[in-house]
Amino acid sequence: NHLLPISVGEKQDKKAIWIDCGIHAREWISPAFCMWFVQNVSPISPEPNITHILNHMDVYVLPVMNPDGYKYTWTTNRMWRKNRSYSTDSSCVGVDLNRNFDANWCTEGASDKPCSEIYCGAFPESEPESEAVANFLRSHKDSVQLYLTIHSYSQMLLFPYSCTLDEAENHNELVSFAKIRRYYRNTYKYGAGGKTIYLAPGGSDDWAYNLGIKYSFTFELQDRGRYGFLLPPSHISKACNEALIAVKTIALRVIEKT
Ligand code: 0X9
Ligand code: ZN
Repeated sequence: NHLLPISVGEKQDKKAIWIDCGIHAREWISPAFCMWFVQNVSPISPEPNITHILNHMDVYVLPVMNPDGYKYTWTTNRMWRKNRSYSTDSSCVGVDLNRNFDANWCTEGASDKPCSEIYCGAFPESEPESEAVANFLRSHKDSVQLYLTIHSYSQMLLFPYSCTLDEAENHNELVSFAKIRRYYRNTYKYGAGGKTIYLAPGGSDDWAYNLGIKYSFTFELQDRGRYGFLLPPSHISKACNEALIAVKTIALRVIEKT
């Protein structure tokens, strides 16, 4: 059980925010962000915005969705991306968990080859990590209103769809939520994933969106490529703070709407 719930009060039928970090092993700023988040978004925070958010929403934080891969980047290969599951018909290890969800699974933008960095797995939710997240969200889909998943790098805020070039039904609203660049000095790009970066089916954001979580965002944190995945520790606080401001702003907007 690796999930941290943040909750205040006894209000029934509270809405909720889900946030996961560390889907991809080498994106170290992502688990760091989840730790930054729980330190700041806490019931004892003096900040009125945070009190407001926690009075209206519970928060479920998964600090590392891919713990085996994350560990492997500390011990063996800093640039590992996938999880560490063994396949029966190949000596290559690992499935890309962000290609393993059931959203146009394994179509263009994913690979069915176990040696690929974007291997989609044997079938949707074949991996315990993605299955566990999908099961949790399925059983909490009536309360979870905002799905957030944290990656790096490239400084972008992406939303559905990435598994097709079609526009999401509330595309314009998602654009308006993502258009908060002034909070972080105009350095984040934003847009639908498929058109902004590339087609990439089987992602958790698209899957959560299709489940009915109409506010679903992927953050790609710092930087823009100078250090890439090897973001120096001195950049952690800036990278996390600017993203935290964005997350708080989006959460407040979701509360307004719902
Ligand atoms: O390709 C990905 O999974 C993400 N980029 S990363 O460099 N962190 O690997 C982008 C995910 C966007 N959303 C979906 N593809 N569903
Ligand atoms: Zn990633």
